[in-house]
Amino acid sequence: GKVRAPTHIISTISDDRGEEPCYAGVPMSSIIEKGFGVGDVISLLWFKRSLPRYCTQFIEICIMLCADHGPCVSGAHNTIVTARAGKDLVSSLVSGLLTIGPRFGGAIDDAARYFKDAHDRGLTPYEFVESMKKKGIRVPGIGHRIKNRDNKDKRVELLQKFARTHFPSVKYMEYAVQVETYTLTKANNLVLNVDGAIGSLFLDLLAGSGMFSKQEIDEIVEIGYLNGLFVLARSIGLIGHTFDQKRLKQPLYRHPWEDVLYTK
Ligand code: Q5B
Repeated sequence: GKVRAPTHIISTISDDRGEEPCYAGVPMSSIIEKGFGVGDVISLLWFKRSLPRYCTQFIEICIMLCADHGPCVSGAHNTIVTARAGKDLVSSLVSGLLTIGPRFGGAIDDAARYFKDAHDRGLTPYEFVESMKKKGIRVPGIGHRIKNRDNKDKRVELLQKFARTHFPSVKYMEYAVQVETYTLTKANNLVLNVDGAIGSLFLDLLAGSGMFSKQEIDEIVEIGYLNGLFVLARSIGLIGHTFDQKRLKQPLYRHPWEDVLYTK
């Protein structure tokens, strides 16, 4: 019989060999005819399955809420400086994206990992937070530069409201809120931030939707899919900032001497 030569690449999410491209086996025409949105496309290409409407809506809400947070955050700042140095769209975009990490926007996966582990092991918020402190690790998903107890992050409230209305269970989010209640006794700005809200609520989506096995959930959390939501979302804003600077014909950025402490 025929012997298939060994391939150099294995791919399981999309196929463009037929009459039309397919995402996880779903033809493009069907995606359009069924009125699928970007949340459905993410479900197919990232999770390799169609998810219920409330799940795809949640994904789309995450994307919309994280698309931008003004020009002063790390990502936008880098993008603005790069665009003003005369660099192209892709360079300006990636220079902003490269700031996404454990302090800025990229704490979603670790928030999910630590909240899941602490919740599933039955740790009280006190035990969890204090054990993190002993290890010298900041609680991912907690703390914000400009948000605090009296100026809570509206994005977090909107995500929580949606999930409380549509999710079958919000046990991980409620755990994160209990952690926040404890951290707020330590400092005013140790609120549950947008990374922590998405991280904990995505655990609820994975566990409560009935669409994922326990093994699949563990793999998703271990691989770390969720920072992808922030990366994807913030790309929208970073591209906007690039166009904005070009449109405004902004000159090369130079940081003012007065704002640098020169010391020996
Ligand atoms: N302390 C976010 O810190 C920030 C603590 C903590 C225990 C914590 C910090 C942090 C975890 C990472 C995280 C996502 C760096 C944030 C985002 C998207 C964004 C951004 C935007 C957007 C802020 C003062 C004292 C110190 C610290 C203690 C702070 N955080 N202890 N657990 N999590 N969080 N990142 O204000 O005793 O004095 O040494 O790393 O979740 O990125 O809008 O800006 O959409 O663009 O700089 O929303 O919380 O405070 O570093 O001076 O710390 O608080 O140990 O204690 P700050 P620091 P001590 S959302």
